[in-house]
Amino acid sequence: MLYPVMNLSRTTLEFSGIWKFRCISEMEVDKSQTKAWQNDYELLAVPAAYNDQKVEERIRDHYGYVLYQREITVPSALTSERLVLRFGSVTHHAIVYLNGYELGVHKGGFLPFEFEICEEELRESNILTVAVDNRVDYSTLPVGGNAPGGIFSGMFPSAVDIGHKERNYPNFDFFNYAGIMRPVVLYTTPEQYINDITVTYKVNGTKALLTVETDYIGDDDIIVTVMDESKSVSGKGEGIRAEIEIEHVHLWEPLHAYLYDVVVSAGKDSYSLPVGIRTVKVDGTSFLINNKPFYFKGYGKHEDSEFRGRGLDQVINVKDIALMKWQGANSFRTSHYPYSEEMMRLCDREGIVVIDEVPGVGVNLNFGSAKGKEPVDTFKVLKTHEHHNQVICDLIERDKNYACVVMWSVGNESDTATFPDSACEYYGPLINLARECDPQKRPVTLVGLMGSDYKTEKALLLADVVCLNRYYGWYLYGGELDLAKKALELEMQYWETTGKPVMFTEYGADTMIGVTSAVPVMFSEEYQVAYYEANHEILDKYSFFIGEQVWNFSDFQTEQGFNRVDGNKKGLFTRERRPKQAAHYFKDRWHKIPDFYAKENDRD
Ligand code: BDP
Repeated sequence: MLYPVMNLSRTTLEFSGIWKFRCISEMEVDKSQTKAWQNDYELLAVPAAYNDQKVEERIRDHYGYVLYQREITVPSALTSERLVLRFGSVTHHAIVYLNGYELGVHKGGFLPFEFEICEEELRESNILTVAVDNRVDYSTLPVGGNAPGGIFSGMFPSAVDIGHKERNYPNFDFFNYAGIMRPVVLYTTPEQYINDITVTYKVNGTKALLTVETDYIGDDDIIVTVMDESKSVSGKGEGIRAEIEIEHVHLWEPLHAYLYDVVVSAGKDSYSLPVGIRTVKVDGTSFLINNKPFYFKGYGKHEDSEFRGRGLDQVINVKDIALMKWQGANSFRTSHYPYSEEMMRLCDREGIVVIDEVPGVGVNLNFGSAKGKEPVDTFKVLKTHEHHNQVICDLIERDKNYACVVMWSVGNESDTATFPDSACEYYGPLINLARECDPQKRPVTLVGLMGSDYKTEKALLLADVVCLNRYYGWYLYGGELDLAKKALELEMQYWETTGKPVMFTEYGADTMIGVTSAVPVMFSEEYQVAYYEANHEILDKYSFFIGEQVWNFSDFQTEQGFNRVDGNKKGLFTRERRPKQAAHYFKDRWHKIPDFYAKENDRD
């Protein structure tokens, strides 16, 4: 799916700004609400989550549908073109109406969708209404529970005694921000148009052979020109499957990005796609980028900031990448859902390596509420498989051409160890699907949960890289770093026998900035540093250990709960991006660890 751009053949109109907004109490949308509103609405900004823009609990903790509305006018100069209304993302479920007519629906809160609009549907002034549902349940990704969970769920008076409350029970540790989160754009194309472009390549020494496949809805000849960064032509080809050789290819490298422009022209349409050329593969226990063993240094992140929630914030994106570079990091995982296309394009330009994750989070019914009870076979109870298939296909369709993406993650922290065969039945086909969908055949991973017996894991071993979330010294052996180290060492000795490359995609400790202590105690800044030092003492010994991504880049908002003080505090930076002591610790550490051949070199 192409990102909407403005060029000689295409126009974009963005509908960012102030929209009318209504919280509705009914669970279904009444069509009469799609007529123009004269009253009973409030104003808020798009794109952004709605939750933190106002001051009322009824908006922050709303459950079910809200409505957005605005008038849009399409300049008459554009109406002879093909018109497409595109949403970067709407969380979690959208119904879109134009002048009261339903254009369509979309399930899933983190990927783009679009509708073609005919000229006949348009008036001088048009009423665009978007109904947005934030409910999460056993069929959505992320997954929502259907009853109050938590470790007190078995206590009295029970939820049954006090009556059920209609609200979300997110089965995940981030605030369930909702709304029109990313830009709403109307773009034009000529009537015959380029629908999609897929670029693959082989690199052989100093040469690259590109294959550019164009999905053109039309019958004109297709011309493909590849330009380098100085706008000189590097190669030319033609046809729906153009093969183009580039001599002396300039490779895209982590932190040293290089982007060619692949310019496709057909009939009246043209599209210029930025493309980095790099190879990626797993070889034994090494993760090779451009045939060199790469070491991941970075973070699990969130799209999360004050006021906007998970809404697109390009300033935060730019700042975060600046802080990553300041720290000597080279990568992050889009935990726990696809990030904005704007962020992906920026990472491509800045040379930041990305593990790209679908919203497969909360596919786990054994957290907390299952303590002391018989574990549940999550995979037999949840109804997420179909949607999981869909989001994998759609994510890869959206992000297949980005050089920054080096691996797909099909899910975070399912309990894959308690029912290993069910886990394989569920995840095996999804891992294979990702491999099939990806034209570049990147490695695929599934992020593992701490808690159950890792020796019984089977599904994690189906992945190309074993990605582990581990909290030795926090959730396990918190405050006892000597024991934490022993436990971690034991686990590492086990993974060494599997012959797989292993990395941490999460490890961390909640830390309140400003809480300091000469004796490092939990929640102090000193403890966060001591925690990481203890982990590294063990991890640094193993050459099959190919990367460290901390949890989390910055503090972030979560649902309320007795273990969260205004959110999750495991950030190296605060939510406002102020560095904690651990941020400086990592700055020192990561500048000493090279991006390539990290395990071969002497660090001192
Ligand atoms: C892991 C989850 C992550 C949480 C983190 C934590 O993957 O979403 O925020 O632990 O507890 O379970 O801080």
